[in-house]
Amino acid sequence: MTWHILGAGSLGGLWAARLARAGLPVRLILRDAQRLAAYRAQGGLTLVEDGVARRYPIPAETPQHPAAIPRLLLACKAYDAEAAAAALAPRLGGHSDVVLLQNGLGSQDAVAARLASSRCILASSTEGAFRDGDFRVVFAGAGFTWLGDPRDPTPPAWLADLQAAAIPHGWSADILSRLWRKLALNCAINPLSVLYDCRNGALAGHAEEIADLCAELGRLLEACGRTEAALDLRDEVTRVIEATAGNFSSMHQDVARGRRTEIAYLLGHACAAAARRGLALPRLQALQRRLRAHLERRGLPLD
Ligand code: NAD
Ligand code: KPL
Repeated sequence: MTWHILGAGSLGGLWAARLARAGLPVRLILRDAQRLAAYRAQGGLTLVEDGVARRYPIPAETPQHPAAIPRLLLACKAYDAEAAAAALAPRLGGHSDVVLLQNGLGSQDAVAARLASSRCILASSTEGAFRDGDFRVVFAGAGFTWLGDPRDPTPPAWLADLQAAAIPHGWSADILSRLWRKLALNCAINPLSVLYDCRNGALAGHAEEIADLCAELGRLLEACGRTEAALDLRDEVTRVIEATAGNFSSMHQDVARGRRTEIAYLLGHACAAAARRGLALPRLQALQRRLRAHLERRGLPLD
């Protein structure tokens, strides 16, 4: 069965190249006829691994292509996911599987509401990739992808494809807790890395501020019924800061490049969830205000 992949960006390209080289059928879905022509002119998608570039001539199409899509990997940013899914809804039949690669929370529910008859499988990935040119992806960091379906614990048979493609993955019985945990990590690290304009490692110098944020994030996770995701949060944040000391966080990279951030699906989602529960989290809310003011000064979207 063909893997349709929407979003020939960093993660979409990384998945597409590995699935294709394992001999599995893959088709990329590009934004429009202009992007399709640009892609065809390049002769395919290039993946750079360990400094070695290799081009994969993966077939591509636009969202308007008439063929049905039985399996879709949605690999766009969280803020593009709902509109992208809505555009493909007519092509997704009653038994389609849709894998959602978006970071944070909020976009998954929006997509699921648009695709009521598809099975939506949520993913949480620590793999790292970036684009260094049009249709060129650099595999920057080994990681792992958890997949799961909050509505159905049965793993799909196509996980065998990921095995064949050497995509490190596992099936999680509690994918929402994993997504909440990652969201909390990202809320503790990414906004501060933007506000202090620093690599993750420099956040070790703001240990008290991070400890206070982790305490509030822990209370939020518990209030949301994600007690397991709250366990030892501060210790894990410290470990991630150490392990990624030389890196700029993804949010820092977005801001530095003048790109829209996924703030609404990270800090925004956390603050909204707290507000819905009447939970006062003053440090988290102050962090959101500071980050929004910072984005506004740079003319970047606040959502
Ligand atoms: P990206 O910006 O590199 O790629 C997204 C691609 O989707 C872009 O090429 C964009 O043009 C395309 N797109 C958007 N809307 C579209 C549409 N309607 N039709 C066709 N194409 C469309 O983003 P990314 O870094 O791959 O991130 C995707 C998601 O994965 C994000 O939520 C991100 O947080 C998450 N993530 C990324 C990484 C990483 O290392 N890049 C790691 C973990 C999680
Ligand atoms: O996920 C990350 C990100 O940058 O988005 C962390 C783990 C914080 C590493 O920078």
